[in-house]
Amino acid sequence: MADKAGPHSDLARAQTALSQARHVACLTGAGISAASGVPTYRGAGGALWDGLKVEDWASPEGYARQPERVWRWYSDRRVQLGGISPNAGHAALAEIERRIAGRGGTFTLATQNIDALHQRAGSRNVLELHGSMLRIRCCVCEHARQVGHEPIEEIPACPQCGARMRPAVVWFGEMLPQDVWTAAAEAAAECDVFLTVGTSAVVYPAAGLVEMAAATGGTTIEINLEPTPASRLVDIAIQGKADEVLPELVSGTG
Ligand code: BV8
Ligand code: ZN
Repeated sequence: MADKAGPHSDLARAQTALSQARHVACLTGAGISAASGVPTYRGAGGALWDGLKVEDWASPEGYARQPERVWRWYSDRRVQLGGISPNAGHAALAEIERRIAGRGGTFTLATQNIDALHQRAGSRNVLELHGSMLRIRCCVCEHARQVGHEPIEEIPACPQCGARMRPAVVWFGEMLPQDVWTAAAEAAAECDVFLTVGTSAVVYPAAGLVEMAAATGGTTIEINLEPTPASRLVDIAIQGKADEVLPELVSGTG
């Protein structure tokens, strides 16, 4: 748990930095959705899928090899997502955005998550680095569409070109959307405070955002259940649950 002892605790230093910040950027990962019941990929409680690590199947090659199984995995997750809600960690980040925007600053939330829980909690400036489970797109042409939480048992064919549709997520070996990545990199390089929350900080280029923020002099703060490769780069590393630490951070921040 975070050291809450006094004015010089990590939490108090983080609160002070956030109170004074004008431009804040944040990177989130699966850990922030853990308290909502979304399994993480790695770390304590990390989920395997049929005994495989995410790197083994979340790729264009994995989909080409086993399209039905990979499709069903995303379809099941999408259906489950309909029955869960954002947690206090998501809500706290939305509150930080309102406060910073209210005093004329900027708040950029770059998430690796594909669950859209930040938007449902009220965050507005969200950059989905790895896409969204609630969108599908054609494997070949530009066609894409939003989908809800209803099951889609069969892989649909693209209405424009007839090719197979796929989840509109970024798999290993694929580029992140250029405009989304550029906006995230700029926010990380230009912020006064950078928060990294609930991510194992091993998947690139997303994990590189922490390095960019650290290199350009903003105060960097990590909130994670356990130490990560980012822990030694940041100014303040707070070990704890995002859904507990973030509300505490907000409650002591102007
Ligand atoms: C690319 C999307 C250019 C769909 C996902 C060797 C070295 C370095 C890099 C590479 C390398 N080999 C290959 C690469 C590149 C590769 C990469 O980074 N690989 C790593 C794993 C070695 N990256 C890519 O391929 C990227 N593209 O580089 O493009 C390119 C292109 C072509 C050719 C050349 C170059 C694309 C990466 C996109 C990956 N997409 N999936 C889906 O999700 O289904 S990855 C997957 O990992 C998820 O999307 C997730 O978003 C992402 C990151 O995971 P985290 O969010 O961090 O979650 P994780 O479970 O790992 O950690 C949770 C943490 O929370 C834990 O630390 C835990 O302790 C903590 N926690 C738990 N509960 C709580 C908590 N913390 C706080 N509170 C709690 N309650
Ligand atoms: Zn098509």
